[in-house]
Amino acid sequence: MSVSTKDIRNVVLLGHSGCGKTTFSETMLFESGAIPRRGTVEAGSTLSDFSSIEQERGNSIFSTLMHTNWRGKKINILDTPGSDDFVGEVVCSMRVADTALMLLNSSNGVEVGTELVWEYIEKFHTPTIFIMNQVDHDKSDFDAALEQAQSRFGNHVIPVQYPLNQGSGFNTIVDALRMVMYVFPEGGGKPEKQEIPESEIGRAQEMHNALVEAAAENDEGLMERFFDAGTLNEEELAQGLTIALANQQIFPVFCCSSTQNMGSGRIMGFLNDIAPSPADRPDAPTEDGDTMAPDSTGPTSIFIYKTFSEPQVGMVSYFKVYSGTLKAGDELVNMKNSTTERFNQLFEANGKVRNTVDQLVAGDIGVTVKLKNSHTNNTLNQKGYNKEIKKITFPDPRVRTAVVPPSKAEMEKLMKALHQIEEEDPTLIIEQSAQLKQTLLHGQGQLHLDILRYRIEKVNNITMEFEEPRIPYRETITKVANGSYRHKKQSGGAGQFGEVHMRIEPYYEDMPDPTDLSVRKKEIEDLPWGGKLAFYWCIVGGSIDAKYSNAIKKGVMQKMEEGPLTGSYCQNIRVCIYDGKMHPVDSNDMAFMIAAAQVFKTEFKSAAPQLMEPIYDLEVMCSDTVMGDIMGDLQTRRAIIQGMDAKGHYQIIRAKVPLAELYKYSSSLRSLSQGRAKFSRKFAEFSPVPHDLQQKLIKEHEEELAEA
Ligand SMILES: Nc1nc2c(ncn2[C@@H]2O[C@H](COP(=O)(O)OP(=O)(O)O)[C@@H](O)[C@H]2O)c(=O)[nH]1
Ligand SMILES: [Mg+2]
Repeated sequence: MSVSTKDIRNVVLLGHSGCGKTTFSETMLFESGAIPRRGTVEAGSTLSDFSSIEQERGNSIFSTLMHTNWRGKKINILDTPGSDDFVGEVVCSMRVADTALMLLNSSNGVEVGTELVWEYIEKFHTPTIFIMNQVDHDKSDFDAALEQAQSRFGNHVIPVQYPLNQGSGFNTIVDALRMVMYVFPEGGGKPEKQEIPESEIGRAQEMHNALVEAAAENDEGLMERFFDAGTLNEEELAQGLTIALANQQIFPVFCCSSTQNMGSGRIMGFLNDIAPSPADRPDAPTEDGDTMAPDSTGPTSIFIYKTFSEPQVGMVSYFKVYSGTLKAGDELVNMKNSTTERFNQLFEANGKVRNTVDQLVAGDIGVTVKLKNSHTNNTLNQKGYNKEIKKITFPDPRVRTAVVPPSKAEMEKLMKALHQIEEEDPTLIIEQSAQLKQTLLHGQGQLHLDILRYRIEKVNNITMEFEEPRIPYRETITKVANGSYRHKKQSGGAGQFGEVHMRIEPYYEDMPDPTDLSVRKKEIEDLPWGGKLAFYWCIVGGSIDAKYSNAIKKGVMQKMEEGPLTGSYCQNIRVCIYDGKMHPVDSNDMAFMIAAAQVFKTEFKSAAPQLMEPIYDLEVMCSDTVMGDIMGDLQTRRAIIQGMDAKGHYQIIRAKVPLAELYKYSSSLRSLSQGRAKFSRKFAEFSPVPHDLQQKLIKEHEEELAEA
């Protein structure tokens, strides 16, 4: 069976961890007959949370692709994890989805996870439907949750339904779009349609009118008809809602109990009738600034949004067809590396269960295995077609850790495993830092890194331990110093001789030339680690031959790379070579290099040296209740508070914090706020390390050198 593009619905489930996304996906699959019985998150038996790590932990870590058929439409369901540690999984799923279902726990309303994904809903302009889930819960408060959503996300948040009897006996939903009441049998499923009782008619009618108005608002024709007739007929209403949803002019709100299976059928019906198919969405942007239309008769083009390696199977690639029709056996060319890949088998997926299909049309999402050289963010096209789908940009890392180096043999195995995961997870960055002499992992949160370690242990059978990462300090000077060094060695045959006189001083942009020296040649270098080295050759009268200037600069660079204070990179320094001595026989490059390094090192220390540390712009979003604790904690981290703003019922704290104080911040924040806060950080600048700390760091470095 093959669907047409307009009969496909790609739906991503979003929301704070624990709001019920995975349970809702299971309910959709059950209700539509894709699975004979419903699993639970607790028993680890849902289709979505199929990996052993998810089952053990009892929540989602990876995004999962599922699909079902509901009254002639194929609905692809992308379940996502709710914690910001796994935001990469959310971003890639959102990229291929055409509609978002944003679940709220109706007891809790808007939570930090809701805020987190809202950012992306705005960025991707994803048509979005809210679902107030868990209305069967004792503490469910539909009205309060709705009000929170409206005050935070605006008056386009408009209810379609409300629960008549929320709480433990819940079984009735009033639907103001269809103006009918749904009464569910015990155990849920197909509801009985009843008339809305007299007592509820007023509220329902008011909600209905708001929906009609919202539907009419975005189309002139509909607006006219609305003014003439005072309302819209069913067809016009559907047409108007379709336009409004597509343009984020309405965020309709439904209610549901996923565990009781009450409400999911109506939501699927709305997806079928009102939500956009891939053909109704704007054409996909391409890397060359153009777009690609989802035309199933066009040239074949697919985009890999996720890869995942499975034991026994190997690499599994998840992709969306953006143009044409992909058939089993087709060969496509990877635009990144020109590899020709053969798609021997095509699958539809329900979690780990995969069924082969003959073809997938534009707009559909599918799976293949055993691609040789293709990864996330790659476009593969039929030969001769060269467009590339715009790549997904993943958020910058927010935490880092260092890996305790195991034995050499183990290290090789470990790096191989890490690089494999790095390929699957673009939010993980591995760095072999020459300066810090550590292997660093950069990720989204402590949980992200802990899960990584767990995977390496379980799947690859390698123990990986973490340690505190060093800080990439910088060294500079604040005063001028002049000095000289003579390197002289007479041992046996040819000797070594070189004498260098050097002035070092703090470098700044457009600084004037020295007035007491005659500058012969200026070299101003951008250093790979930031900042500059200005190297001035000021030799008069040939005291050092110009042919040695390169060797002298090399000697300086050696010390710039391994600074005299703590072995960190040096920056923003001007060096003037103004005098020296040569020996007609014994002088050579090596001798001058050594002399230059020595004089640089000594003069650096007498030029009021200053250690600089990386400072980050930190932004914390938290609820009022935990704000005091978070501020107090920041104060202990040498933070400088820059400002505070309110966003809905959340506060945003902006601060500048030294990187050295941010180690394990994600865990601290999680426990301080009980998960009711999120943060982001971005490198801001280098600034001077406080005097005491500088002394301590220099001493530590000296001890390290003495030990070595
Ligand atoms: N009472 C009630 N509990 C629910 C409902 N939906 C989910 N849950 C429970 O909430 C917890 C988290 O559900 P899960 O689907 O894993 O949430 P996710 O993190 O959003 O995927 C589980 O214990 C579910 O059984 C619901 O509609 N009503
Ligand atoms: Mg889940």
